[in-house]
Amino acid sequence: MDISRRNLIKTSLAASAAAAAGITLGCKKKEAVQEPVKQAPVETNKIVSTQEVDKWVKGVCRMCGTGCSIYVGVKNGKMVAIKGNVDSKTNTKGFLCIKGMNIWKVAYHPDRLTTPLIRKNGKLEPASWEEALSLIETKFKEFHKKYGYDSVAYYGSGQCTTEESYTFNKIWKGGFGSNMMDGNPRLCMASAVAGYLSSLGSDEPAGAYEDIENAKCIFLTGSNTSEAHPILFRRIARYKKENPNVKIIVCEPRKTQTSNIADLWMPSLPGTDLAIFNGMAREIIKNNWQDNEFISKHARFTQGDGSNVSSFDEYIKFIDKYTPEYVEKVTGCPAASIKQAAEWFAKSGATMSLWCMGLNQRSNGVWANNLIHNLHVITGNFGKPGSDSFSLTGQPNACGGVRETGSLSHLLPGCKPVVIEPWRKHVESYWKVAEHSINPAKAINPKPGFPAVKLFSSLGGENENDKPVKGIVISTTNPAQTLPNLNKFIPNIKNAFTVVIDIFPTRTAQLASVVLPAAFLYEKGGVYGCSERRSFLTEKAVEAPDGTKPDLWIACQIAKRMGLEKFIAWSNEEDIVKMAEMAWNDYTGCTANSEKTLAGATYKRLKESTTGVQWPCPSEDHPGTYKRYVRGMDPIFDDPKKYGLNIPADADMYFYGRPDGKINVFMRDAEPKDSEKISKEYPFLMTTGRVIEQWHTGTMTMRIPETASAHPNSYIEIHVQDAKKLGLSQGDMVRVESIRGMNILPVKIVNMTLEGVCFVPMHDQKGNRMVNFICSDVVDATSGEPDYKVSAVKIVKISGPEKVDDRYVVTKEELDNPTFS
Ligand SMILES: Nc1nc2c(c(=O)[nH]1)N[C@H]1C(S)=C(S)[C@@H](COP(=O)(O)OP(=O)(O)OC[C@H]3O[C@@H](n4cnc5c(=O)[nH]c(N)nc54)[C@H](O)[C@@H]3O)O[C@H]1N2
Ligand SMILES: Nc1nc2c(c(=O)[nH]1)N[C@H]1C(S)=C(S)[C@@H](COP(=O)(O)OP(=O)(O)OC[C@H]3O[C@@H](n4cnc5c(=O)[nH]c(N)nc54)[C@H](O)[C@@H]3O)O[C@H]1N2
Ligand code: SF4
Ligand SMILES: [Mo]
Repeated sequence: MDISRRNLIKTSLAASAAAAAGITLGCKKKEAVQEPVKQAPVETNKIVSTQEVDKWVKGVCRMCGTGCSIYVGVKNGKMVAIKGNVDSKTNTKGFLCIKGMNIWKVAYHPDRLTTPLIRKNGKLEPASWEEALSLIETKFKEFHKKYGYDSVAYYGSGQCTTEESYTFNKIWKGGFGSNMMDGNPRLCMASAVAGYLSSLGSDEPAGAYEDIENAKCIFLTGSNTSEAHPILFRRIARYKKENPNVKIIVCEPRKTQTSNIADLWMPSLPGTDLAIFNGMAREIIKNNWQDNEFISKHARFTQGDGSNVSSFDEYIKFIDKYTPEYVEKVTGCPAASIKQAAEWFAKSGATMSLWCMGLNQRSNGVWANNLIHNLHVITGNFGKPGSDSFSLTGQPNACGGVRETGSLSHLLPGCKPVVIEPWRKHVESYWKVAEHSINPAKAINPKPGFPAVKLFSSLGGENENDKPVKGIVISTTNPAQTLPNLNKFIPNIKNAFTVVIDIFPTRTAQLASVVLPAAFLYEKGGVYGCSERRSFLTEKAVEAPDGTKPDLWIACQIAKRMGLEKFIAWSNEEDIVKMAEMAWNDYTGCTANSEKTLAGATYKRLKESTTGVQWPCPSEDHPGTYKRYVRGMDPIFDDPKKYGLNIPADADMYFYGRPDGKINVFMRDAEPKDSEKISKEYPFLMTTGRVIEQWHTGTMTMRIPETASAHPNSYIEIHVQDAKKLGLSQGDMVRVESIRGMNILPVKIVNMTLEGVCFVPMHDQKGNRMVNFICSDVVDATSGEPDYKVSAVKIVKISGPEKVDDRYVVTKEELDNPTFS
């Protein structure tokens, strides 16, 4: 498995060049490019596509948060290829990875859902759209009347378009007056959002990918970039190859493909790396490598919720216990590595940190984010080219669609918390709803709605005595496979009136009361905003299959039936592209006076653009912003009053997210208090995550031959010494078990992790290989994000050769009979 996977990673990187040329590997045909986009820069024509198409339609990759821009090749009204956009500022040179190249194929898979289904007497029966929507209307009206508006929830996704997320958000918060809506970014980006909000006062990075090519040191932590953001990794690897003096540090428990390009790999036991970050800060200050000028101008030392003011001296005292030796003891990272990393980080002249789920999915995920921001403040690594504290987003539209539109239970458009009164009033007035309509007093919950894990804990049956949330719409996400500790949540999803909108049969659809068949991204179009604040319009390339409908259309039908026809003005529009444009205009109008302004990113401009637009972008003639918080680069400085901000006239750099314009440097303990600890019975720390070929629950990538065959089933990676102790050989079958649940998995022995640490990927749909039965459902107390990276397990060899069933996906026939074994 090991060897074939490595080859595949190599092949997929090689294939990315082919993708840039629009070549479908193994099927070379000769044809010239036909560009639909006006003003296509000359370079585009250098790459001649070998794919015969009628037209190439501009868009963005459906998969990861890198945000690669693409063209979809269409012939006879069908997609036939995807090629990279060589003008892209993101996937420079038009490279794509194996998922991006092949994703169009899912649209034609025979498992596509093409008719609504309604559960009758325990069976999901085909129904008309009218029947399905009427049932939803009846149930929702009944619940609203009987149990209040918070009894009906929405659970969305960082894979919905911005127009879809904004529309559902407006329906729920403005139309129903309920904040009972959340989404899968809660499982993903919530700690990063809370980290940016508490440290800088404004969500999302100050810089952009452009910083990579300006950095002298790149600190990658809790990010397996090579597999989870492969084309961005390619960019980093190419830069490193051309500039060998640039230092790359990888800090995480496993020595992944990402660490292959690193000068230094800093291992740590899952959950412990906050000690490393405090230790690096201590080492920096002990050696006097800090940037005193930056600190005196821009740092505010604090603790707890940030209301107390402390001093630099108190901070120094606080981190004093994190000596390299102490840190080595608690993390497993050699003391010498901590000293080396501190030196490179502080002295490089331009350091960029990039992190992802290894930091966010933790019981102390927000604090981990705070500590990375700390390192950037004390070394002055903000605001300069190549310097930034940059959280990588996982999903293609978690930033644009969910963070920026505020489609989580505690946020409003502009990513500002619902509890912030002036902004809530602004949104109420923009939406033309009465004051206090958002979060009315009749709500059964406190001001914000419930974050995902609490939401799914609160889902119940339809009668009075059951849990308070009775009905839910789930769009573009598969929580019955991706929530932690699944045994706890599966019955709740089943008991509630659950509406699932998906393109395929899934683990969640198996539990649904109503299933609605969705159109795929390239069959509807819409805006995605990637990790670097860049919004990009995907144009509708082909018609959706008969029977399927875009999520936006479904949202509008629900709005209409719930009496919100006027409130969601685009619900009366017939054409999906016009509908999306109206939703976009409404959204960008709502946030035009915030620092996230995309007022200049009109649909017309987005249609013409081959590079997308980075906010803040206040007007159509503004180029978009590479670097925030810097005068001359960030347009907020030109007219701060417009955004309700005060920026001193003489400030060249000002962190306006916070009222004093400074960044909080937090004193944070490193101990992961709430995380599960190993014990005699459960002696291994299990962490979970991704592999390059698969996407989350495998609904799509397990249906693409190229990606499915590369990674047909899950496994457990364990350290060679641990394998020896357990008497395990490569490929042996084991039972992996926590106090919550278990899996039966083949063993993959590696020498690339700390002893006592094991890793299981999250993509397998087979019941006894779904790792989320095992995962801990402890959450970060501030962000509500689950601790997917830390669970205590035991590993037991199973006697006898047990064959691993090959690739498994839920079929249409199995929609009525979920088997989880
Ligand atoms: N191929 C592929 N790409 C994807 C996705 C996918 O499903 N497949 N999903 C996308 C999404 S939504 C996301 S959020 C991103 C996730 O992207 P990543 O976060 O890069 O991916 P993961 O594999 O979840 O986790 C990254 C690493 O965190 C490490 N880690 C575990 N515990 C700790 C710890 O305590 N500290 C540190 N420092 N590191 C730790 C793990 O060993 C793992 O290698 O990927 C995106 N890209
Ligand atoms: N153990 C473990 N669990 C994790 C994580 C982890 O690292 N470890 N990571 C967490 C993270 S970061 C994330 S982001 C989540 C992701 O978890 P999910 O979002 O639950 O997983 P996906 O497989 O991406 O689900 C997307 C669904 O949308 C469907 N779909 C595709 N296109 C469309 C469309 O246009 N419309 C509609 N309606 N549906 C569509 C797909 O078929 C699929 O079923 O998982 C979380 N769970
Ligand atoms: S790196 Fe991400 S965005 Fe780019 S092609 Fe691959 S999956 Fe798509
Ligand atoms: Mo994610």
